[in-house]
Amino acid sequence: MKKIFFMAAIFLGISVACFADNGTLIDDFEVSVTSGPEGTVDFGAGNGSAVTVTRDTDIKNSGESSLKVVYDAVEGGYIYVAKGSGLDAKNADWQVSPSDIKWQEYNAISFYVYGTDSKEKIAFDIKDNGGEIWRFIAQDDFKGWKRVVCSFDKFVLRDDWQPENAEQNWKLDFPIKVFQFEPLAGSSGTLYFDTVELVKE
Ligand SMILES: [Ca+2]
Ligand SMILES: [Ca+2]
Repeated sequence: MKKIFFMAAIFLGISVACFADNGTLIDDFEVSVTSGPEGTVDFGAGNGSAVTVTRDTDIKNSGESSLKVVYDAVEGGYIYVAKGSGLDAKNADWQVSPSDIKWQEYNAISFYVYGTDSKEKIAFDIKDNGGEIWRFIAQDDFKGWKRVVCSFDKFVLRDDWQPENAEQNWKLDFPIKVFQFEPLAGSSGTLYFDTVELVKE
């Protein structure tokens, strides 16, 4: 009996250690994608750019599916594919509430992207607690899945646009509420995203 208890304790210890090492999964893109006010993803495009967003079950990194983004980003246009709280799409929340996360335990947000080595640039934005938008630039310079780690201190305040109602204090305020993918102008193609986590690197 003692031996069983001992083994169980070791197993639990290993499980807790693994969980801590793996960080917190905040979105795995496991639900069907719908748009509009009741949408599960907040997405759209304008000024000549176009985007289609769906759930894909063939190409995925974790769970049963990923987020498939087919896009045409033109000069002067814009695209946004966002998830989080307080968005126009009411059901786009992460699987963990931002207020329940112990933010001080993490120093980066990571995601997986399935690239095609197009050399195109992808912006990964986060919206902070005051509504300011911060940007990290990734590049599609690989084929297949790649983990992109965005250290909080590597995000740069967007200088081309900020929401009118943002509290502009040039400081990354926690909790972060939203993350957003935006393929940058002058590119078109298909990208898949999966496994968005908060991590300590
Ligand atoms: Ca997934
Ligand atoms: Ca701020």
